[in-house]
Amino acid sequence: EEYGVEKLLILGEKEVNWFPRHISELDMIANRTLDAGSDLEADHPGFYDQNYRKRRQELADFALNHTWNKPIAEIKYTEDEIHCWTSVWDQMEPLWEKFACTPYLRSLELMKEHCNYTRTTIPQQKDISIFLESTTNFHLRPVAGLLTSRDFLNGLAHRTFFCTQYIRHHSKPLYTPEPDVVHELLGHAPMFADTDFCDFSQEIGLASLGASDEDIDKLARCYWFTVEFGLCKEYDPVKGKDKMTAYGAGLLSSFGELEYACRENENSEKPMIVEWDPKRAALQEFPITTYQPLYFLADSLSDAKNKMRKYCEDLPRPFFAQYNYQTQTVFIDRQI
Ligand code: HBI
Ligand code: FE
Repeated sequence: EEYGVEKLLILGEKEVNWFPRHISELDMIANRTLDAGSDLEADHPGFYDQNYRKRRQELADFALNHTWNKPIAEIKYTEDEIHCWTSVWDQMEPLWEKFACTPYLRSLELMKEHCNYTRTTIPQQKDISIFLESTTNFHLRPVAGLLTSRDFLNGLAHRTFFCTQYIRHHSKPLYTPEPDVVHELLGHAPMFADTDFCDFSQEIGLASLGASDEDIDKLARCYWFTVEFGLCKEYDPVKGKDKMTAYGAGLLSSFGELEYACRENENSEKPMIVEWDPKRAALQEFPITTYQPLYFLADSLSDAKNKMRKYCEDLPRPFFAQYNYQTQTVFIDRQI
């Protein structure tokens, strides 16, 4: 069956692209990965490693067998995999203290306490999702690989983040060409313990439901410049002035780029930094294989959320989607 090509009738009248209305309907999009499992690109660091490929297929199968009301499978990570996790953790830890935003640092402490975050254990997605559900009503859900922007963003409408469980190849611990458990759990997961950040993410998700392809591209760019590469102003009491901190997962899980984006050294090569503006971000192209030449800086996470909400309200849409938390269902609030 093909979902996503069909249309949905809104209030029996207008046709829009299909979208998941209940959290259970994420089962219909979760397995539509663009590529997954053992079929790696030729330039992937694990391309010639048959053991790595076998492992990737095994973890992909766990994700493909997941459904919305099943407990998330626990993964028994190997020594090699844990070693890879530890080397990234040890490189990143001093940088988080310097450049991560306060909500991230606070959450990381909570996750050390409640989700088994340590330098020598890869935490279980199941434990983190249960913790987030009780903290911000946010969910993690296993996925075998990359989804289309539409499918991925539709998950956020249901306060659900599609989250991989495999780890990058051990030959290059500081590099991954795709999301992996290090990026998801050290970059994204702690931010989902912050209510403003969850609301921000869900705002993009709700706007993506039934959206035109053009608007999906705009929302995906907004996602990129915030959830992946967002910077946030914070008052630094030691220096007595504002400093730049990172809340984007692409920065928080990247050894080189976190410092590159946040450092203040006048002598070093510097990226361009502009005020967070979803209208501008929505049209901004970006590279995916190099450091970003441009970052957006928000006044606060709630400022990021408010500007995003305003932007989404102004998108030309045939309806407004709202979320009912009791029934975990999207409902149509207003038809235009
Ligand atoms: N799929 N599984 C997965 N993980 C992501 O982080 C992801 C994705 N698809 C698209 C995407 N990210 C973004 O680049 C935006 O297009 C939303
Ligand atoms: Fe990411």
